[in-house]
Amino acid sequence: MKLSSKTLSNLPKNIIVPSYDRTKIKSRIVHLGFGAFHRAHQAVYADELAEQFGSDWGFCEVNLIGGEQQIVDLNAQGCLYSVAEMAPEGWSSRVVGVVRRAIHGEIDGINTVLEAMAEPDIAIVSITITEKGYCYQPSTGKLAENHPLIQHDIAHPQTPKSAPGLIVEALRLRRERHLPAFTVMSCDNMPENGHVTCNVILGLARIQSEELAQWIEDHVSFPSTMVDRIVPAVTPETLDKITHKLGGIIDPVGVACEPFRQWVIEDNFVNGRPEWEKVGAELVQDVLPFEEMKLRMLNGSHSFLAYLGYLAGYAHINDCMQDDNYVAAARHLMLKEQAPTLRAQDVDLVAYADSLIERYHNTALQHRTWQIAMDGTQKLPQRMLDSVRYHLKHNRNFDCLALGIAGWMRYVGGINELGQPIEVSDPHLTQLQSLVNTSKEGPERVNALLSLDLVFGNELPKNQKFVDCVTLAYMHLISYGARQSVAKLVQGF
Ligand code: NAI
Ligand code: CS2
Repeated sequence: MKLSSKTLSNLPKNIIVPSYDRTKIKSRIVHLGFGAFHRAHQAVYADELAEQFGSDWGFCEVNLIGGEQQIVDLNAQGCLYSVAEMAPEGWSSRVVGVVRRAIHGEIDGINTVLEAMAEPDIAIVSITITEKGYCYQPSTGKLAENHPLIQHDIAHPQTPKSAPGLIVEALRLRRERHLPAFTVMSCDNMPENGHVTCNVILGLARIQSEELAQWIEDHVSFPSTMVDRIVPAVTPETLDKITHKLGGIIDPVGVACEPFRQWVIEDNFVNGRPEWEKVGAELVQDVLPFEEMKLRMLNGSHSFLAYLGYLAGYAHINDCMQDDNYVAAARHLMLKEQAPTLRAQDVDLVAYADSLIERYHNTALQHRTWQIAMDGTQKLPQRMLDSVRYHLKHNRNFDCLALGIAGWMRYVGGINELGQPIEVSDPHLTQLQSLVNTSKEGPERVNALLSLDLVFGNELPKNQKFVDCVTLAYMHLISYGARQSVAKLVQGF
């Protein structure tokens, strides 16, 4: 039996189910990217608001690229799905009821998506489409005009394929129909994600019409957000456990995550917003210090553990935590090489680092190092390279960061330490493979990868100290392997 409004009463009594009237919930937010994270984060906040405070803020869920089956499955179960929080000592689950509608650009047609975004009730378009969905240049934060999807959208603005193209066209429709604009809220892991979103949308709109761009600038806001909750990709094993928790009811849209969650939001909305602060979100004037702290300390150490862990044969983050050297390296990275670069004030960064290490130990999560290692070209700049620039400027050491970057280089080399192929996943895979295949293993490979200006920009590769540190770390990885290299690094602390 599958999850649906009819089977809700068959669920075990400890599962929280919507007690509010779902017919009163309105699609007031179009969410782009119905992936694992959104299901366990923004949707849960909205569900708690409806449950505890009678809020009517609900979602129209949209997938544009990929995720077709999730939309089909969600519709088949009346837009209900479950979220399990996995603490090492036990799981707790809830059924989320705030989704009103679910559509897919390729199944339902892009026009259906555009019309949904042009509904008068829509006040917010929120986004979790992964970093690569923004079609931006990670080293500059600007629109990548030569991106194939952007090229398509410049040629065919009314049938867009990219997320920025979709938003520009939806806003054009709203303007044409004299409807109020909406707020565009990115919930992806990018520094100043609101600015990046604004850059790509205004950048594209300007190419199409200066007038439209001006209207967007005047009427749309792009609040930045810091989002945090570890939500690993759902595996068949996770789904089996979810079915077990749900007393045999099957939920293919179910997702499992850690108990922790955090959301810091820039309070800048043009057309109203849910009262997220009632359920634990922090509404602030400036998100940047929070974003920077989370991206460098959490995501930076995550990427370090992902590359060095994967190379060492550690399949999950919690496996890395069984190796004392990896724990020590992650902690050192956080406190000695990331914390000093941060603008966050009045935050106990030692306590923050300790809490992250504790979260990484969660054995229930089984968060794959391979998952975190993907899309490195989109992640390295904000997770590691901004801090490296700080250290170079202040003449400080950055051995952990250098090893993390070298770890990424070994990883995208595509062969693991046992000589087996690595399934590298990255939007710039072809370019990476060509650089790897045309360079000799060793310093030449390092230089080849450093030439990727979309990641490293133009200045870093010219900095001899940076090149030397990364090359040394890379040569250690070749000579000793990841495990020994991390151990040697830790001995030097
Ligand atoms: P996921 O793989 O489950 O979902 C990705 C979503 O992005 C899907 O809905 C897919 O349709 C969409 N998508 C992928 N490429 C796209 C493109 N080029 N254009 C438009 N849409 C595209 O991933 P998940 O776990 O939902 O994570 C998504 C993002 O959320 C992450 O990249 C990160 O920025 C953010 N995030 C994730 C956390 C996590 O622990 N999973 C925690 C904090 C933030
Ligand atoms: C991870 C993040 O996949 C990754 O790159 O580092 O998704 C991480 O799990 C979240 O940011 C935690 O909030």
